[in-house]
Amino acid sequence: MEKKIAFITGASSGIGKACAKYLAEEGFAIIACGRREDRLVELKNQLPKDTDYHYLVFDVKEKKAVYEAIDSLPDKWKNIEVLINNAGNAHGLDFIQDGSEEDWDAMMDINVKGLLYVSKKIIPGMVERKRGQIINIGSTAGKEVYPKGNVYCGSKHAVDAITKGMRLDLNPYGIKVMAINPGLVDTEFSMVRFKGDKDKAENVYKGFSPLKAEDIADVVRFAVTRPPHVVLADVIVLPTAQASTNLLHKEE
Ligand code: 8X3
Repeated sequence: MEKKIAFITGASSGIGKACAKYLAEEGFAIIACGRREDRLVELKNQLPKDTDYHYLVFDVKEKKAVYEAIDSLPDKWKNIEVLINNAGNAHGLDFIQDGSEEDWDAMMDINVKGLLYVSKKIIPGMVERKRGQIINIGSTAGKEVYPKGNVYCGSKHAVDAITKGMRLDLNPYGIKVMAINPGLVDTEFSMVRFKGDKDKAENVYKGFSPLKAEDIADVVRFAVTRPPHVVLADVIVLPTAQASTNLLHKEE
């Protein structure tokens, strides 16, 4: 394949989908990964007509499914230049004494172990080719902890540490390792966190202008198009109204 290949997890919605659009516009061939096949089929129609597009259906937390899907890539799709570890989510917002094991498992399995399973399959090729770019989508929750954030913040702090570890270990191979850490972005994130409670989810983004998925994809596009000697190692992107995870200015 002439074009550089970008492999994006969580591409069926939100930040991942916006990254697929922006990187396709930049001329990247796109491997879009997600759980929802209908959305991945539909995504192709939203990309520029000449986009080379391949999709893989798997849940990042299912190790076997991840490995089988990535092993199934045709040879011409194997030389992945850009890996965007975007799949992730929050389950619940509860005090530690009230949190459920199912929610904790979901966050650790998807945000931490899922990121590792995908990386495990893709990094060796980058090491062999001595090139590649990895972008882990972290969070402000990986930099600070907020009340009831406990395990979600723990999972994103793990992403922060794993990103730094990747950068150290992959340093001899010329592989760029980057973290982009969004604050409040208006996506399906809160609907998932609040398990479909629309009022609670919408309330998160009321009274201020949250980031849009495209705002983060814009930074991803900038990051992956820097010259070879430049790495955006660690970027925090906030809506202007948000000073920290614990301070958000809302208009009443
Ligand atoms: C998403 C941002 O503030 O909901 O990672 O934790 S926040």
